[in-house]
Order: sequence, then C-alpha cells, then structure tokens
Amino acid sequence: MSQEAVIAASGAYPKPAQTFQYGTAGFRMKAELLPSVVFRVGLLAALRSRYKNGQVIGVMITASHNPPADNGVKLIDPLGEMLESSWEAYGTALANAESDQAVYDYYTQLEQKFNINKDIVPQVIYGSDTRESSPALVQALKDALDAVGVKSKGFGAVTTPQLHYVVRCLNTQGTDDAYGEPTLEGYYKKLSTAFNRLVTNKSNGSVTVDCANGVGGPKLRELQKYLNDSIEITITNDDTETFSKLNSQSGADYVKTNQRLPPSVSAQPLARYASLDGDADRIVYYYVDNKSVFHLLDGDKIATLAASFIGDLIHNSGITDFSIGVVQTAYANGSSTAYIEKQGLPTVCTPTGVKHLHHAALAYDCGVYFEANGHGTVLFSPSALQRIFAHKPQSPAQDSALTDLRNITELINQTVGDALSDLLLVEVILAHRNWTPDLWDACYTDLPNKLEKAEVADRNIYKTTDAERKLTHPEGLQEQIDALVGKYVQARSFVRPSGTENVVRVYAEAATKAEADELAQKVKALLK
Ligand code: G16
Repeated sequence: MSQEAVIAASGAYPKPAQTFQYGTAGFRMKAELLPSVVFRVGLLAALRSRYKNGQVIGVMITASHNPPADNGVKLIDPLGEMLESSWEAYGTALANAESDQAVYDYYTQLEQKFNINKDIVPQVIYGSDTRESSPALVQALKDALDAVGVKSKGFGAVTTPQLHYVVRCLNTQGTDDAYGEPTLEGYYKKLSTAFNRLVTNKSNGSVTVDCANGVGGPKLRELQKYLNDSIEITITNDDTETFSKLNSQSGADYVKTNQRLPPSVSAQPLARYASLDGDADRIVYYYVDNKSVFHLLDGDKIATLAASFIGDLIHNSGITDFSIGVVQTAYANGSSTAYIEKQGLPTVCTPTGVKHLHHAALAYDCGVYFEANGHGTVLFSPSALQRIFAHKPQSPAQDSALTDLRNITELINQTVGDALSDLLLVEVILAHRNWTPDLWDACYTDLPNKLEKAEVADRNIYKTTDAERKLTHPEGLQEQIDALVGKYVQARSFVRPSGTENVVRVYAEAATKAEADELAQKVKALLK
C-alpha cells in the first residue's frame, strides 16, 4: 500500500459537507452522501481484518427498512456479529476526516495504535441489497479494498444475514466450530436440511410472505427450491426491478408501524401472513380473525414462541441445569415481558440495536433475543451446544425431543437476526404445536401501543439512559413525559433518537388503543 495510491483513490470520493456517525446499524442516509463513507469503511474493514490476523471481515451495503433513496453500510466481524462497538468510533472519525491526506493519516495512526502487522493480507467479502444506488457504492468499496491490497470477494445482491453467515463459515472452516459451507448454496442447504427433518410427516398449510420488494424475495424463492412440501409458501411483493417499490406500502416496518396489512395483501381469515424488510433481517407475522380484525404477531410474539418451544425441547430431552433467557428492548410490549416472566424465564432490556441484544443473549446457555420490530435470533453458547450434542437420551421420547433440538440449532442463523431462518423456525413450531395464528396469539394479549416518528431540528440533543427508557436531555422533558403518562392507566411512554433515520421515535402503551394513540400524540407534541 502506498500513500499515493490511497490518497489518489480517496480523491475519487470527496467528502460532502456533512457529519457522519456510525449508528444503530452502521452509516445510513441519502445514498448520494455515501460514496466517501463507503470508501473509508473499506479502509476500516482492511484494518479490522489485519487486526484480526487476516480473518475475513464482511461489508454489507444496505439501508434495510429505509426508503429507496437511502443506503447504508455496516461491517461484520469474524464470527458474523456486528462490528465490535469500540471500533465504531474509528469508523466515524475516518468518515469525517476532512481531506484525503487526513484519511491516510488517520489510517496510519490506527495501524500504529493497534500495532498492525502489515505483512498480513486482509480479507474482506461484501454484498448489497437491491437498491439502485448499490452498484456505485460497491464500486467505491472495491476501490478502497484494492488501494490497500485486500483479498476480496463480492457476493452480489444478498440478504444481510446471508453475508453474516458466509463470514462466519469462512472464519471457522476446518475448525471444530465449522459453521457451514461458505456459499449461498451452503446457506440454503443448511437451513433446508434442518427444516425438512423437523417437519417430516407434518403438514401445516400455507404462509404468504410479503418480501417488501427487496432482496428477500429472490432469496426466499431460491430457498424454497430446497424445502420439502410440508408447508406451502406464497411469495408476494417481490419486484426488485422497480426500485421505488422497495419497503413502500409493504414490508415488516410498514406492517409493524401502521399495525395493518400491506394494501396489496387481501387476507383470508385465520391464514398466516408474514412480512420481511428490505434486507431480510426482520420478520413479523399477522393474520385477520373471523371478524376481519387485523392482529400483529411481532418480534415479541416470535421470541415467546421460540423460548417456550426450545424450553420444552430441553425439558423433554432430559437436559437439566440449562439457562434460557429472553432479551428485549424498551419497545417490547409490557404484556410480553409479563408473560415471559410468568413462564419463569429471566428477561433483560437493552438499548435498541441487535448488537446490544446479541451481547446480552450470550449470558445464557440459550439466549433468545428479539426486537419488537421482528429483528432477532436465538443463540446457543458453545458449551450448551456441546451438551446438546453429547447428551444421551434415556427414552424414545427424549430421543425424539433431542433430535428436534439439534435440528433447531442448525435451523437458526445464530450470527444475526435472519428473516428467512426465523420464518422457517416459526413454521416449524406452529407445525409441531399444530397451532393456527390465533392460538399462537392467544398466549398473551398485547397492550395497545403506538409508535410515532417526530421530525426534529437536531435529534442529537435527545440523550437517553436506562436502556433508552428515560431521557436525560433535553433537561426537564422526561418529567413532562412522566406527568402525561401518569394520567393514563397501564401507561408507558419513551422517546429516543433513531440511529437509522433522521427522526426521533415516540412509543406509547396504554390500556386502550385510543389512549395509547392519544398519549403518543401528546408526547410527540412536547418535542415541537
Ligand atoms: C436497524 C437495526 C435494528 C433497529 C432498527 C431501527 O434495523 O438493526 O436493531 O431496531 O434499525 O433502529 P432505530 O430506531 O435506531 O432507527 P434495520 O432492519 O433497519 O437494519
């Protein structure tokens, strides 16, 4: 790597007059502001790989649930997790360096700080979602990787969780912890083999999946080819050619926020429906009842379904002294937390962002983490996996539960929340329980709630504490929110700045829908 090469390559991607920040899920904003950021993230990925002794780092170009004009970029660490938080600040500093020389200087400063061995060849793999802006941003990334001598490979349009999967596979190949074949085919085979085993001799009707006109559509179609016919999957909203349709009037975020069907879906009573988001790392389910009333089965409902099913399998396998915990955020419906605690399971609340939930979930033998918006997965600790695979069943019933449990550990993408893997997990559980969506829904009744977005002059003045459940700044605002909340029954409300959109989010819960809506409006009015 020569100074001239890096500076010349950087010169092709001038920094706009803008301050950047590595947020909830990397950098995210209007796509036209991103080329310099993506270039510099490429440099950071190279450093990170060298720092990790040449292990493969992933770079995903996506803005997930955001509108079509946005894009984003985030890094994936060697085991498929989100970038270690302490490195986010280096990404932010690099993105904000004011000149090409400053980019180079900061890059070399980091090399020195971490005593990076320059003989190590860094390795980076990358992918993108289906946005119109993605190819140009991929080019910016490639230019950075080439400028600093990275061995790289592009995977084209992929779901975010697919890239996380491949990163982990590449870094664990040939070890006792080998995660799978490091290809998309390997991903489909791993998930489908486990799924097909779990649903042998079971049939459970059909599910219609709204793919938000994003990359999840073609990838689900591909996965479908590997699945047996125990469950019929109908794919809808899978137009990735018309860029403006991405996440528009469709997708997990639309359904969760508006608490209604995507307009293109005309639902049959008690049939199952699911929506993915733009990069297929979130999923929510829903149905309409016999009176055509819409019911949402969100991330909280998926978490409770998964935790109780896995708990039963552990128990029925004869495995003892096994901890299961559920990790949620402030958005978790109060009823879901009460339900989980009633089952005797611990719950933990973390700030928004799967990186926080993932970290907290590692504390258990089995950590189930889901954000209410449908982003989540299940983690089994290495020692828990060892016990599950070494356990000797004492009866045919234990043997059967143990076999299912082992397959469940293969079905779940444990690197990150994965809508396709979660879809199959829910389908397996419903097939085993023989549940229609209303039976699943009947586990507990959500407290009515409302999520609002508020446009504010500067979202950075809103600072939170207590896992984002309380504001510390602007001073005095939390007291005003508390005073409003005190006027309602079973009420709760909080305000937090989004880390992916230029807005502040307002959440309210109350005993009735009208009260939740009213409380959200009143809290939102405080932000004006
Ligand atoms: C991302 C994060 C999620 C987060 C969501 C909204 O999701 O991965 O953890 O819940 O953004 O975050 P915020 O409220 O800070 O904007 P996605 O699906 O857009 O990648």
